[in-house]
Amino acid sequence: MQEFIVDDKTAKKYTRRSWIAFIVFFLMIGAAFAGWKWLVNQPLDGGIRGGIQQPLRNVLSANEKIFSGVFSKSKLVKEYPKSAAAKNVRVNGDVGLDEDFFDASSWKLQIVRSKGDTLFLTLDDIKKLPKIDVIYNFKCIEGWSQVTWWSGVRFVDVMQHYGLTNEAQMKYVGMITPDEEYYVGIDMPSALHPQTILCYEMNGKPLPMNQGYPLRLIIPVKYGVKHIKRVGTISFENEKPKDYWAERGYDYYTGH
Ligand SMILES: Nc1nc2c(c(=O)[nH]1)N[C@H]1C(S)=C(S)[C@@H](COP(=O)(O)O)O[C@H]1N2
Ligand SMILES: [Mo]
Repeated sequence: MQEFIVDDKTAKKYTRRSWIAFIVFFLMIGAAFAGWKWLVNQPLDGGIRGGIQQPLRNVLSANEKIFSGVFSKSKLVKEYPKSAAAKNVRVNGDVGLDEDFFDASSWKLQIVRSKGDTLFLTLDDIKKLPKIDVIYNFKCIEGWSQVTWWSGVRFVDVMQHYGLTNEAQMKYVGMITPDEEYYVGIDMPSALHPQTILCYEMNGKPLPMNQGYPLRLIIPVKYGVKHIKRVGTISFENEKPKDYWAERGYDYYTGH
C-alpha cells in the first residue's frame, strides 16, 4: 500500500495556514457582527412602533423619493370650485380622433417600459388607482381659456404603482393616439407634476368621444396642445419625442 507521506516542514506549513484561515474567519465574523451592531444601534426613523433603522429606511425610501419629490418641488396651478367649471366645454382639434379607425371595446393603454416590454392597461385597471379632480383654467395658444373640470389618476401614481422607477429617470414622456396621428412630447418634471392626470371624466361623466374617450392627458402646467386626447401608447425617452405642434413651429415646451 502506498502511504501518503508528509514531511515535517510541509506539515508545519499546513498547520500555520490552517491557523491563519481560522483567525481570518473569526475576524470576518467579528466584522459582520460589528456591522450588525452598528446598524441596530442606528437611530430609528420614528415610524409607527418605533420604525426601522435609518440606513434601512434610506434604501427603502430611495425609490419612493423619486416620485414623492415631485410634490415638494412643484408649484401648483390655481384650482377652482366645481361650480366655476364650464358646462359647455369647448372642443378644439380632432387629429387622431377619427371614429372609423377606433375600436373602443378593444382599446388598451400601452405603456412601453424602457426594457422594451409593454404593459397593457384597461380603463378598469386605471380606475383602480386613486381618482382626483382637477378644476383649472385650460388655456389654448389660440388665445382662449376656460375653467374646466377633469377627473382621473395622477400620472405619477401610475408610474409608482407599476414600478416605473427607471422610466421616471428618463428625460421625456412620449404619448401618441392609437392611430398615431397626434402625438406629444412632455418633459419628465411636467409629466410627474401632481396635477398632471390621465383623465377619463369631464364634468363627472365619461369623456365624450371628441374630447378623447377613453383617456386623455390633462397637464395644467402646459398649454392645450400638450393635452393629447385619446392616448394609445406611452413611452419614455432621453431625446425629445416627436411632437405634432412642435413640428408645425410651436415651442416644444409650451408651458405657462
Ligand atoms: N388627439 C388630439 N388631441 C388634442 C388635439 C388634437 O387635435 N388631437 N388638439 C389639442 C389642442 S390644440 C387643444 S387646445 C386641446 C383641446 O381640448 P378640448 O377639445 O377638450 O377643448 O386638445 C389638444 N389635444
Ligand atoms: Mo390648442
